[in-house]
Amino acid sequence: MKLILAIVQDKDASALAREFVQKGVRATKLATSGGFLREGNTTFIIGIDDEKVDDVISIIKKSSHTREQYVSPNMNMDAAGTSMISQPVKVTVGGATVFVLPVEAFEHF
Ligand code: 2BA
Repeated sequence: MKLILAIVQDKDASALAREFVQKGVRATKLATSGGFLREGNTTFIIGIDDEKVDDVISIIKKSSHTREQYVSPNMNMDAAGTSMISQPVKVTVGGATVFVLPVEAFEHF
């Protein structure tokens, strides 16, 4: 068995959750936020048999879209204490960030 952690954008989360239900994939949805943008995203926890890992990754891939976002870096001070306003920086977010971990034990009561 494997544990899949999939971080997706909030905009893709509902469709992905629906897809999991339709395909019989059991998942837990967590409201999370990214350390860089500090905006909400969604993390799915999925416990799944080894042979189904690729299918689940395909489902995630199909539902997760790449989007461009602009980040305004904080106003910086140079050594002389003069403030400098930086230009917004473009970042490409997603589709999804996926980790696959081994599961040592699984109990369900
Ligand atoms: P955030 O940390 O908010 O990052 C959002 C996007 O900002 C990233 O998209 C990437 O394009 C950019 N970014 C992140 N850190 C950066 C940095 N130090 N310098 C420049 N640009 C940076 P994604 O790579 O698609 O990541 C989307 C979200 O997935 C991340 O949100 C974070 O919540 C999660 N994530 C990505 N890589 C991760 C990792 N290695 N471990 C844990 N979570 C991760």
